[in-house]
Amino acid sequence: MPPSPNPHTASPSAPRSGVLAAALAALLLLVVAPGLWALGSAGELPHLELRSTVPAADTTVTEGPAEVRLIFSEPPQMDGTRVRVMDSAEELIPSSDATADEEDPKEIFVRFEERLPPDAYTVFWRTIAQDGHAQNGTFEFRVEAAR
Ligand SMILES: [Cu+2]
Repeated sequence: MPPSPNPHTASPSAPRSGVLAAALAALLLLVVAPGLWALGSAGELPHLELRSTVPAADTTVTEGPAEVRLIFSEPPQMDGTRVRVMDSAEELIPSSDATADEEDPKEIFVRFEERLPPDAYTVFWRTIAQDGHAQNGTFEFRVEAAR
């Protein structure tokens, strides 16, 4: 198999000498490697992210949900986790405290006293990741009467 071209070292003026090429490659590695290390460690320690929600953000559902569920990339610290749901008149919808799903602590939910009637809703959430970083966000969904 012919050696595949290396985009870092291949150039019209690349030296023929194997020793020089190796020295250049080593030099390039020294320059590039710290950057790769930084990328690698950032990839290993991602911040907590909101992956998805139920109902999904910016969707319309025809059956009013009895709960809102947030699925994070890691289990949040529940004592720092709050979820509030408001209707289009900015009235707070009574709900349970944010609770972690027993089967998957990455999922948290709040339950309503009754299914949400047709309206537009905004969900406000804030939480604290295992690494201590506070995070928050909002999303919206709509409930429409089935036709
Ligand atoms: Cu973090």
